[in-house]
Amino acid sequence: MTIHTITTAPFAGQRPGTSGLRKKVAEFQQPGYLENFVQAIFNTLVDCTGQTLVVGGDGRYFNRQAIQVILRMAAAHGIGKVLVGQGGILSTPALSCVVRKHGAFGGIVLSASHNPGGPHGDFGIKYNTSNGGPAPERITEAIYSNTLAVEAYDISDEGEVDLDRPGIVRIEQMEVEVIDPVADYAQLMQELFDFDAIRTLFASGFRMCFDGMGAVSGPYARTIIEGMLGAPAGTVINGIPLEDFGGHHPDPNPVNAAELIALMAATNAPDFGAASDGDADRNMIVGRGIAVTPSDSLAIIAANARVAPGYRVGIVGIARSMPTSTAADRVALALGVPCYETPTGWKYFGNLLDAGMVTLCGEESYGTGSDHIREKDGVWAVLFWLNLIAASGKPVETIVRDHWARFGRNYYSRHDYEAVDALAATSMMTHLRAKLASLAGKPIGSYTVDFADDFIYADPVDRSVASHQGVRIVMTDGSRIVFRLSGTGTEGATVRLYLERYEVDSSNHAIPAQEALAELAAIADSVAGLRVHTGRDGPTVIT
Ligand code: VG1
Ligand code: CO
Repeated sequence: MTIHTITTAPFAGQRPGTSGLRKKVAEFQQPGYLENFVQAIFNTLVDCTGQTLVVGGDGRYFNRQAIQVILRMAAAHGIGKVLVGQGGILSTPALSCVVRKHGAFGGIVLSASHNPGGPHGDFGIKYNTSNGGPAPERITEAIYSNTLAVEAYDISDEGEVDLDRPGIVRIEQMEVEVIDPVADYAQLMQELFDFDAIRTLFASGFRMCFDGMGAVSGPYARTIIEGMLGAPAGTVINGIPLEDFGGHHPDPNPVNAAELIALMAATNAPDFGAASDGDADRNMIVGRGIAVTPSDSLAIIAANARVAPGYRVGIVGIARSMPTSTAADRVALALGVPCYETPTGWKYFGNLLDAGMVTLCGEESYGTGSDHIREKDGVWAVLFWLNLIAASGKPVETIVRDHWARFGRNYYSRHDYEAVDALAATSMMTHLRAKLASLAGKPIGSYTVDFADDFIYADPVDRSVASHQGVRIVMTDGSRIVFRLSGTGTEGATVRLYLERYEVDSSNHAIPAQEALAELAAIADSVAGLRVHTGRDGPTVIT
């Protein structure tokens, strides 16, 4: 068959955000839109001829069509081989695992992650490099520049590949191998965790509910938790990946996973609850009557890392995104290892992981992971907790309360103001930045500002600098108020307000989080003029 060079013209706005390019499905369906972006990826990659690429997505609407286009374009660019998940399925962490295990040149993830799917929902595309992690900003910016200059794209006119049939076929000279999307990943998990101990736990009658939210974690959770670990059938709910996620908003937090939260609060609640997002890189951990904050989860995993065989030798360091609470910093201090503070987005952890400077990474947005791959990993975090529960014999709530008693509690909450007017949001941030210099030393309510700045990150490995990564107002007692604008939304702007207060005294550890943080929320509003600028009375989502 033939390779065609098709003339095209650039589309505006194809700049990757926090995690790839995310747009409404309709935007991606415009003729040439996806092709332009994929061509820009190939134009950015130096000499990928004969190389292996991994391709897969979270199964959302447009996943299969996009994969067919990418396969035909990869063949036209001389790629030697593509590994593609059966049914077009690969969770983000599984793709990272497959890239690393098979020594691939890179990977293309089709997902808009925690954003809703379906014909009226969102779609996304992201390039990962040979370490299995999201391309660093230097590459995503080069891809963006190439989208602005693209004049033509190359594509083969061969027919569709049957993505449901495992095995090898060819497009032009390129091999396409349809692989089991779960196998490599499941094997890696088995190496990291004490599956025997977890099997014994389930055999003793321990009950769990894993909510796949109709997204891609289902097949992974079913194979590993119900299959390999022997949890009863039905432990995984909403476990089949659907093009529209069954109408779920596949963002695992207590608001969107209300069904799970209600189940965990009921009288006959299971012992343990968990949920994952669209592409299975996020996790929410729930005990009977308690949802663990992601920041606490990172700190607890760090403090107990040695219970899992994969981390028996201990951890070399931790990294957390700037808005993530400082609970992990306290654990790092106690362990005598460094804790790095990075901008939001997993791509900033890649260098630290590659350089062997950190073992664990985490974000407040329900993201936790380790050096086993280069993406955050939802099922990994759930397996860690199962391993911890099996090893300690303690329920989730006791594990969390014991942790607070030892390290103090970092009360934490994120308030999102979604889909606000983009100009209003930027103007709020501009006003806020202008105020920062005057805040240091200022008493506000029962707090005094220690310093206030716009976070700048200098990567300790390659010295690259990322600025404007979020405004932080840090109080003398370590309490923090952080503001940033989301880089994953597709409608207007989303303002994220992050609140943190440290409480060492365990007799004060049982205050409801919103109550404990109420004064900081009020200060945030008065300093930034949040309600005035956004025209909103309050946040749309509180997690
Ligand atoms: C959000 C989170 C961030 C996360 C990113 C991708 O970004 O805050 O921590 O890395 O989503 O997660 P933003 O720019 O909207 O705040 V995922 O699971 O959507 O790939
Ligand atoms: Co995700």
